[in-house]
Amino acid sequence: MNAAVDNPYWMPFTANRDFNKKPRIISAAEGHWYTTSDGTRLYDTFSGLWTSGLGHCHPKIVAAVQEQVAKLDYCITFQVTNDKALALAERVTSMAPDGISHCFFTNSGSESVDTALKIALGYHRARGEGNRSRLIGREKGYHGVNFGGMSVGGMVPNRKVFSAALLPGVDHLRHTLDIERNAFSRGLPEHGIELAEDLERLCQLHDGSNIAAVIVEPVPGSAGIIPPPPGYLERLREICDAHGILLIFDEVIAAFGRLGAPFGATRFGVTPDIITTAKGLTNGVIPMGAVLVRDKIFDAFMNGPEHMIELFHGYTYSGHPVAAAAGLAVMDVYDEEGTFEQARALEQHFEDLLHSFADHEHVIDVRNIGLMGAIELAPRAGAPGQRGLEVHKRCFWDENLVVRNGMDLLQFSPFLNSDPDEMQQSFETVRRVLDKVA
Ligand code: PXG
Repeated sequence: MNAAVDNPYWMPFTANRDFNKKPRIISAAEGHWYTTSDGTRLYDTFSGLWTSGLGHCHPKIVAAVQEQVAKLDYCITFQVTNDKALALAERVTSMAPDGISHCFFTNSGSESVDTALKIALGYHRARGEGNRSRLIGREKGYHGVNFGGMSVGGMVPNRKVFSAALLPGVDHLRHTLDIERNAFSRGLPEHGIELAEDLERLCQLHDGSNIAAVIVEPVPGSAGIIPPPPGYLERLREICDAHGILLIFDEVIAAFGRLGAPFGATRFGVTPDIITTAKGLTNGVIPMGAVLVRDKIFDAFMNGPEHMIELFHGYTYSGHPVAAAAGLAVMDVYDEEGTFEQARALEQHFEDLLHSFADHEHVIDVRNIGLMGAIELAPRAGAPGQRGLEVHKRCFWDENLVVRNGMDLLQFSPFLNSDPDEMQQSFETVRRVLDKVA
């Protein structure tokens, strides 16, 4: 065995050999802090992995999970369900834009996306338009790692190895990142609305009647927080309407407060036909996702003999009672603590802190909206990604701060209930580290 790889755990999206040289292991958490296996406390600037906006081990969520696991730990999910799944479906759809009153449960963002794509294809077929099979994603989109999401996604390293196995009949809109014209925008960038016309072009190329759905993140997250140009999402909506195409918002990150609103759709005032969620649905405590659909979609499936299954799709753990109990407690906390309003109130402070990096010699762009923020570093000549990784590691080891880097991009996803002073201190630390990095 390779001596550098003596850890039996093959870690996801990780440089395993580099990690094993000096493992970074967390064994506890509370509120806004992690504790490592050697007892060091670390401040978390990423809310888990965009997941834990309420902080870690929130007592109300912990209690709900403890109670549920002792009462109903699991329940068959096909042809039978449980009280918590029903209640959570009611709760989540009641927060959604008008006309969205059904949701389908999954266990992750990737499963939500593949479920949404299958629902889109099934919807058109149920209406006698089975020819609508083409799917459209966007460059730099991240829609998880399953085959559907990977195919409509636009993250090159995630697609490269699997190129021959990607779904056929998929096109991509161009991404809207334009550092040359939009660098250091605060919130929505000025330029780029014309890129929405890519969709119209694809409708002309294929004929819109062959296209089933378009999927975009309202704000691409993993690719580096790319707020949409004003009017861009509205224009996608218009083109979809003109051609009978379903619009899917992948809100795995955006939903549940990250943009200071229940959904990105709410924040931008654009209602898609399908919304995919995960992460903040349960505050990351138990894996769970939900796919919310417009009534016309659900209704289209409700035909044929009533004793027949309408959608041949589902997971053993769809609507898992413990996950659903966690989700219900999370929704209670969002309401009781006014979490989305808290997030909205923190937005300006967060924006100011991020943009204070604009003058730094290594920084080529800063982007933000809601509580999503990115500081883009210039890559070192011949060594892309190294500068960002060094910031991550120095923050972790020298400063007890968890900072997420994607190559040379520093990404920030602060807690929705952050303390403004703690937030400020975390950015002062990042600055100190960045000053030391070559
Ligand atoms: N869609 C979106 C928009 C996501 O952000 C997924 C789907 C997939 O979710 P699951 O639960 O299957 O991982 C995601 C996940 C990052 C990062 O560094 C973001 C995600 C995952 C890993 C890293 O920003 N988001």
